[in-house]
Amino acid sequence: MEVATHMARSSTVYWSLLAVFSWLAAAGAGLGDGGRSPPQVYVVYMGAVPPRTSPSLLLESHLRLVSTVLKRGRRADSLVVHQYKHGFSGFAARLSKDEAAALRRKPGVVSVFADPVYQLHTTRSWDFLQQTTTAVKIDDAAGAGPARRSGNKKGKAAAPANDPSSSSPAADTIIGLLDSGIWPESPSFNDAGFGRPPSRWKGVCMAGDDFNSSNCNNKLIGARYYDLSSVRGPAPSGGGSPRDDVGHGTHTSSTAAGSAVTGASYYGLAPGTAKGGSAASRVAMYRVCSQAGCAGSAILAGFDDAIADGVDVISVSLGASPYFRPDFSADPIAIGSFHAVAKGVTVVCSAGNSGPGAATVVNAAPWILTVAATTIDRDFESDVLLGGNNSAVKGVAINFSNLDRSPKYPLITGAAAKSSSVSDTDSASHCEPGTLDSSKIRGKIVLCHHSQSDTSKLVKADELQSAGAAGCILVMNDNESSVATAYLDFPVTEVTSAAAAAIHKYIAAASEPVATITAAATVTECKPAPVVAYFSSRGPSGQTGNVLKPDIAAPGVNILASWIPASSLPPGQKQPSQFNLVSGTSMACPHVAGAAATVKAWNPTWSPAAVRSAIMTTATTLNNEREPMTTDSGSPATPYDYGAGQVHPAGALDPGLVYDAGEDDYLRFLCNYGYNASTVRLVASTLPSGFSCAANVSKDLISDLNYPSIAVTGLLGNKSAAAGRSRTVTRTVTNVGAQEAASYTVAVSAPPGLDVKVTPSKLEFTRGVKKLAFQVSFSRSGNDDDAAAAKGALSGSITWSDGKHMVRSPFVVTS
Ligand SMILES: *[C@@H]1O[C@H](CO)[C@@H](O)[C@H](O)[C@H]1NC(C)=O
Ligand SMILES: *[C@@H]1O[C@H](CO)[C@@H](O)[C@H](O)[C@H]1NC(C)=O
Ligand SMILES: *[C@@H]1O[C@H](CO)[C@@H](O)[C@H](O)[C@H]1NC(C)=O
Ligand SMILES: *[C@@H]1O[C@H](CO)[C@@H](O)[C@H](O)[C@H]1NC(C)=O
Ligand SMILES: *[C@@H]1O[C@H](CO)[C@@H](O)[C@H](O)[C@H]1NC(C)=O
Ligand SMILES: *[C@@H]1O[C@H](CO)[C@@H](O)[C@H](O)[C@H]1NC(C)=O
Ligand SMILES: CC(=O)N[C@H]1CO[C@H](CO)[C@@H](O)[C@@H]1O
Repeated sequence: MEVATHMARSSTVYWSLLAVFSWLAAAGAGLGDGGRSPPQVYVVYMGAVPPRTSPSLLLESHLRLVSTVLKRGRRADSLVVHQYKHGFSGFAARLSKDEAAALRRKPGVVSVFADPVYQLHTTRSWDFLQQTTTAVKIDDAAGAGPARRSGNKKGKAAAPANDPSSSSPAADTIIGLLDSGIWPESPSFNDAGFGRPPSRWKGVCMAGDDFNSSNCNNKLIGARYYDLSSVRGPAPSGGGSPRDDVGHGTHTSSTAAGSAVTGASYYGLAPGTAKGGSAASRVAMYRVCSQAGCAGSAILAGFDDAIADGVDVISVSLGASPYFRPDFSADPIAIGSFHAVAKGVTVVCSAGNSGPGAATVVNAAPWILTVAATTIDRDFESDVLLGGNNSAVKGVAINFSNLDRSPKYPLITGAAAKSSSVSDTDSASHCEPGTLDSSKIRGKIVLCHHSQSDTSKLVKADELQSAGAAGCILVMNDNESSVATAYLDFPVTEVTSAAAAAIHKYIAAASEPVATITAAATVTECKPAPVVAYFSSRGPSGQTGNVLKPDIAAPGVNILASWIPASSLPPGQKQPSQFNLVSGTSMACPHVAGAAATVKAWNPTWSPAAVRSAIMTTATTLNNEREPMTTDSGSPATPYDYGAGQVHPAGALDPGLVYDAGEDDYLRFLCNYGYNASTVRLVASTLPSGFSCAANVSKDLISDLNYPSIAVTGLLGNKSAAAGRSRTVTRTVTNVGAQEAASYTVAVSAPPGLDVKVTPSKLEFTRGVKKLAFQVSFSRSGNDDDAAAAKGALSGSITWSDGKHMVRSPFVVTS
């Protein structure tokens, strides 16, 4: 994964540069005006829509505002690319740097920023761009779909949550996705059994290239697309479509809400029924990405429309690079999701694929539900059979090779096949392009190390294939062994360093070493699973350590879901697969969006915070061996890896208690974060009269946000500074269980070195008392030097229980 993420990074730079160059070329050809700097798209964000403002007045006021900064002869209406008018106010326009700076000083403007390009959160996006034929996949039905409703509240029948009929409450929920578009012919979007969309639905099915209103139905109820010129240079006149030409949006949509499709597989691999997390929900696609990336100005337009159209949940599997960390006021995802949540729409985002390094999580605003990725209990085994005694060495890959099953292909290491013109044996042993002598590898299987290589696996495979090699064995970094790569028409498998040692031993002992690579087979019930995926981005959040991120984990490795038809096929295949196997936090996010839609369906009045709380407090931290979950490398997983743990959709339907929060709480967060009252007033849609930031704002008080997890900073690290210090945070829980009279007691799991006290330790709910507050105080205990404290983070959990529900909140205490 290390390699893949490096690649993803360089691709971001490459594509953004490309966009700039093509745009400069266009500007030189006459688009530029008299301004000193050439115009580019800037986003002008103006906070909430002022009360009692008609849309037409708002649009007019935007144009008037632009006009005030334009040079004579430039017309505002020809420069404005998007106007935001439903969920929030603002616009995107082609402006010079000076014009943008002038707008920044205007009253009513919260922020002005150059349109950023964000990336889809698949691990293989770079390989994709290089090899446009291989693509991504959707969702795993078996692993994650919500099962049956556990309780039987309000006398409703316990219907299967996925029942695709209008009698299921989930038929009234709509999941909107901001993504690369959708392939409407995919069987996942079949609307058999679905009635008309809910009456509150106000969306549209936009016609575009190869897409018209007939492509929507009662499952795919809406599709829009946006100007993506910031990503790929000025758009050609016309053009654009909701139709997916990447695969990613088709995959995430079918993972969130795809109808059940029996007999799904990827060319026979991972066979079964493919079904979205909330198969009864409706889908609306907002296309904000192309192959080259996602335009921030389009992301905002997607949020603005999704809010007005009436979606219940927005799923966003994309984000900024962790190295570009925009302020909340300059991050289209933070802005759009703030206003969506203020209007009651739950927003679920991927955490990013920049792990396993610390502080790599993105999409970490406290109103977002942020999702990490884990493995499922399924693998694709493609073994190496060695000559001599015919012993098998386990490998992992999705192979489409046509090698004979008997080990008859000569086996050679990259080092032994080094070209005489190359002096660096290490590069040859890694089979870096240009380092091997093709006459030494023709017809042979080549053993290549890959643990310290920045070259894409697919690039290496291509190079060996064109040199006439028979196959390739890649020795991987052991920490990333769980992500299977599809090698379409060349036999490749990936092995661990221990397996490689056995192969090396055999080569050394045999006079004429031979081997073969077997066809991939699907292996299920692998243990342990889940584990946190190597690539999954980790906490703490770089923006505030006083909110724990990520929030939750869900399956994101080798996920099977719908895809666009590939243009090239594996050997022996006549039809492109309608499904694909893909990995990334992109794939984890729609699993949780599906779970959120199901929770919302059964509890239509719940706020986004309540929905998130139900999902987080019912998560599991155990794997399928009933042991605490680990990361890919075997180390114990911490809340910085998986938040509250692995999503448990059925449990989330009956959480017992929820930690609720609303716009007021997020406004107080913004005050504590450092925004002044005038900015907060612009952002707020409804303000308690006389709202102003408290006099005692501080980052420490962010820990008091009524969140389902707890993060406290400033207690560890420098012993003499932290010694004797303690911190107390407040939380309020709301009883949402079937029983109005309920008695909950607390259990604390605290690590050595930390004292954690909860007061009161018992909460009594009655008919009249639905909400109760409690306090958690943290202090260093003893003067022990335990390793975790030295590393800077201590974690544990508090759990409220009434004997039936377990309401668990993780906490992390840091320096
Ligand atoms: C949409 O396109 C299809 C295929 O091109 C065509 O058969 C159909 O009539 C079109 N529908 C509308 C409403 O334009
Ligand atoms: C077969 O050969 C491999 C590699 O040389 C060796 O590790 C293994 O122990 C052998 N197995 C048997 C059963 O002889
Ligand atoms: C694998 O993970 C372990 C534990 O996190 C770490 O110590 C080791 O350096 C990692 N190995 C590589 C090659 O990244
Ligand atoms: C509030 O903050 C904004 C942005 O930092 C700044 O432009 C503005 O002048 C501040 N307003 C007040 C009243 O301090
Ligand atoms: C901060 O001020 C508010 C009122 O402005 C008060 O309710 C609260 O207790 C204060 N918090 C602290 C930690 O002093
Ligand atoms: C630890 O904190 C104390 C008190 O704030 C300060 O005097 C000391 O320099 C700090 N030590 C280190 C190593 O930062
Ligand atoms: C899963 C899969 O498609 N495996 C293929 C691996 O290669 C062999 C030989 O071509 C095929 O028979 C398998 O179907």
